[in-house]
Amino acid sequence: MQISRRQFVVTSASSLLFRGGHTPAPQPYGATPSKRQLEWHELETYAFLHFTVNTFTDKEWGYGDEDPSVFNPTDFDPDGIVRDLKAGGMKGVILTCKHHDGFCLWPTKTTEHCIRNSRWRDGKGDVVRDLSRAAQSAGLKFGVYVSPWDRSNATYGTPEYLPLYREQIRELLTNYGPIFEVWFDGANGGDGYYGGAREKRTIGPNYYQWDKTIAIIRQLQREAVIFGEAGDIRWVGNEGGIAGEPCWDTFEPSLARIQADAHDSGEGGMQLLMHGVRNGSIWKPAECDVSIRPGWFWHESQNTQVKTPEQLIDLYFKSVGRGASLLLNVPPNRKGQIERTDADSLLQYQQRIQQIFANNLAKSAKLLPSNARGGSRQFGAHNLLDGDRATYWATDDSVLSPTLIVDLGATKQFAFIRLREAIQLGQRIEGFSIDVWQNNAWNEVVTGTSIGSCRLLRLPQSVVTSKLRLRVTQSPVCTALSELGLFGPASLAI
Ligand code: FUL
Ligand code: CA
Repeated sequence: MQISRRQFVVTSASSLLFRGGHTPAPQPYGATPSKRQLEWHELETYAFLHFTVNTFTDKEWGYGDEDPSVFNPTDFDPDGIVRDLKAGGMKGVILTCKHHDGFCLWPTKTTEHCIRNSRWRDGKGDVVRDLSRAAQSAGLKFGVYVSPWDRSNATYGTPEYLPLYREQIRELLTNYGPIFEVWFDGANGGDGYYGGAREKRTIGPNYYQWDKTIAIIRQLQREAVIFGEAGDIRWVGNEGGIAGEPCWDTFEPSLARIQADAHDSGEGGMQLLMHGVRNGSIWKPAECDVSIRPGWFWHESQNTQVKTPEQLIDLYFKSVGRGASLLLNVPPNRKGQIERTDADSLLQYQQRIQQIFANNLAKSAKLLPSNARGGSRQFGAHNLLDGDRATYWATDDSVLSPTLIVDLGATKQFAFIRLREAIQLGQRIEGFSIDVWQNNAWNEVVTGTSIGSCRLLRLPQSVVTSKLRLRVTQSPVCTALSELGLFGPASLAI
């Protein structure tokens, strides 16, 4: 049979692709993220809104005996709040629907300690409804903080409380659209009002029977990640917004209690949460919660202590830049709005972040890897520059320490490097170095450990070079890196 030249070209081109398609992908290494965790990793920064009776009583922890009528924002502006958060780069917002005082920001059927008995809108308002709608129409995800510790409820500490608590969660997960995260804080038990008993109540380690609550969440909001001792993501072990170096995404379920008891389990517990457990049996990445102010709730006295854009940039590099997420608290004031100082700082921080990452200086670089898996285009180094986290450069199984030369074609000046691993295949790399070509030699400028979904390196000063080299120095398995970025001079962050 004769084949035309055209047919020949088509056949040979597709057989090349075919060959690529037949190179098997690397085997996943260790624990890997679930679909909901993979989506969560892409958010990177989202906001906390601490807002409740405490905003009006000037407290951090309400006792549970406050008169519900005190909750009365004078000019609540959910769209304005969401606009400020969005301008600050936040991809979602988690509201304290119920804090430890037990006051519910929605008209729950489970307790009278709720918004129905406030002066605000004659008791007809619903903060959860208004904020969830505002978030949704601005394209932000919405999440709920529902404190298990309830200092107002008479039944707290007894088995009777649990169905009531689960009913609160059920209401929140049923009536307010899609929920991306459910947040359970670890502060538990102690003194409180407890329906008038005014006493101290302690609870045992298995009091909450989290498995039952989690089953309800999975049934009602399959996509939601759960923050908490038995959840999908872990506390980073400090409230300063700082992940460890390294920060592994993996953890051990047997250590889950540390999350609830971290303050008691001392430095060792905090370190475990900050660093994670290399080769741990579950994927449980870290979330860094921190407030833009000293307290979690708005206090007029703290209006002069708002974190600066520089401080926020630093936190971004120490959280998102180490593969964790940044959950930044920006508490509404008594008007029911973000304070201007906070909104301005957030906006300036985000403008700088945008400037830093606007232009990937490597985007038209020539990439020369020491190895590409099966010689296949499917796993070629060009996958590092396509902006797609799903596609990646991989090496043959036997190549554990590859190098990649990035030839920029001309001299460029940069101070920031971004790397992403193909985490759908687990967290693989344990050590890497970056060299730059200067004075006819490779000079090492930075080394790192874990990479994960995002690793940002901030060089102490800008380097000027036309060529750099990435070396994977330590890995139990072959490399699978999905993205590489090089960004602008150090002055962009100042
Ligand atoms: C802690 C709480 O005790 C604080 O008030 C705050 O809500 C923080 C984010 O979580 O567990
Ligand atoms: Ca890619």
